Amino acid sequence: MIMMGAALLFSACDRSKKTPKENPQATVALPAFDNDSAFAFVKAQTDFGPRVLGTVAHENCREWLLDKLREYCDTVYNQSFTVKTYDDKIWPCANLIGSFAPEKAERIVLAAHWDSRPFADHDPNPANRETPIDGANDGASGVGVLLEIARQLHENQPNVGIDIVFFDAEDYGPRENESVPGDWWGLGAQYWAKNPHVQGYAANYGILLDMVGSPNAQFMQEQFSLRDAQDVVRKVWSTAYELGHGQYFQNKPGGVITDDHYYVNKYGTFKMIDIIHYDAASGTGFDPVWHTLNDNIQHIDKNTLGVVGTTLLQVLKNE
Ligand code: AHN
Ligand code: ZN
Repeated sequence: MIMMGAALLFSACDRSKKTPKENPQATVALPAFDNDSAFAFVKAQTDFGPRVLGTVAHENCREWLLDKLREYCDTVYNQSFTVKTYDDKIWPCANLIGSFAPEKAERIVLAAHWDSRPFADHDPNPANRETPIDGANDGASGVGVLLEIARQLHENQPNVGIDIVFFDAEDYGPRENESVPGDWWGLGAQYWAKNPHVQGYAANYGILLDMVGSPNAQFMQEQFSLRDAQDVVRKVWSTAYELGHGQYFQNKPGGVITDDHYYVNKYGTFKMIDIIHYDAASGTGFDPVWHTLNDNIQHIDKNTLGVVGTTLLQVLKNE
């Protein structure tokens, strides 16, 4: 019996052997993700005020984000364009892209949206529903995690090239009580998928972060992500599990969410998954503070930022 167990164990180990990497020496030890730094990056964004299209806060935050990307990345692109929103208004917008090792062919995209919603249409108090939101979780949390990742990659890059993409104009969709046919969410992502920052741009895959800062967040496996890039979902969720973050990254299907990744997958040349907080009990499927004035810095838990950031850095390290 003992011999048989040993034989089974041996063959199990054998099967789990990874295919050799092209350049084994290039395996690098990535430094730890700094939760406090990520939190400070989230707060810096909310300190500008709501980053709503057409506002000074939006403009100022864009300059600040470009400065941070220039500080950490090898090449930075400021992709300016205009969008027409569902209310027939036209706005100046910008997708902001920071690239590491732009010469490498093997690339991974990490993305989040940097704009915030112009109206708190889900606020419990009807008097607040026309007020713009800080979007600490809805927008700033993903950007904050990615800025901290950029800061770490500046010191220590993985084997693959990385592009950090901050999408504009994600969150100017119709109010809850309005029904306007058309694709009014993810306008920056739609633009970027159709007009990449570099001609002929290609990536292996992408990971979108949205609402990654709630206390005890639950990241179920979003269903467009499963449909379009199940292998990437598996890779990220199993990495999180191995790091001991299985309480956050749950091995269960989540919502069906028309987020930026949906448009990248629809119009682009590679597939992107969405790491997004799912709360089946909240009624909206999102966090209870979603699209309310309570989506502010008080609601952000740096431990959640750290769980997501550490998981992403490990995914990159494994490539
Ligand atoms: C819709 O509600 C259609 N999509 C959610 C995408 C979103 C909004 N993410 C953040 N805010
Ligand atoms: Zn939103």
